[in-house]
Amino acid sequence: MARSSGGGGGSMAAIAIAHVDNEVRRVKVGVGVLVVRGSLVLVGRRRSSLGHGTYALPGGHLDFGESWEDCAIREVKEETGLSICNCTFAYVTNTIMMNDIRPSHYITIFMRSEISHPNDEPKNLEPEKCDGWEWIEWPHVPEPIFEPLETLIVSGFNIL
Ligand code: IPR
Repeated sequence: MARSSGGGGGSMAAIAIAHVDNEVRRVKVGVGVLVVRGSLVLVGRRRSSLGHGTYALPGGHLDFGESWEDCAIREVKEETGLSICNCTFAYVTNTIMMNDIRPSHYITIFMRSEISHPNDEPKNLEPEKCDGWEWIEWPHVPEPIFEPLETLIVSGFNIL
């Protein structure tokens, strides 16, 4: 069964806002990665402008020509140094963040994965983007939570 959320969307207001300041805003595609160790999941507090100060999963933008799995593997490696395996599709969200400091609209593909070497610990390899990584008991992510991740939690998604 396909799992998705928030597919509705386009109010006239949102469509109008897509053309302010002579800038055409486009829907972007992100990949969020559930790095699972038993009942634990890796989260970090964002320093990037979008969702600044909120807790989120490792992940980032899908590159042109890239598979979801390759994006997940690359982003987790770049941000935490961890190698992941058993990477499979988990969920998708449609998140319209018009009130953010950086108004944005993202399709976020969530991938579930495990770490290749279970005793490895994450390193904060992009400290300008994240305060640091911590293992939390799913779904108890500290507040405030990045909106796409909040939608995933509210869906009741089970990591096991
Ligand atoms: P980058 O690609 O800069 O790592 O993206 P990000 O961490 O700002 O994430 C944006 C996409 C989200 C919705 C997964």
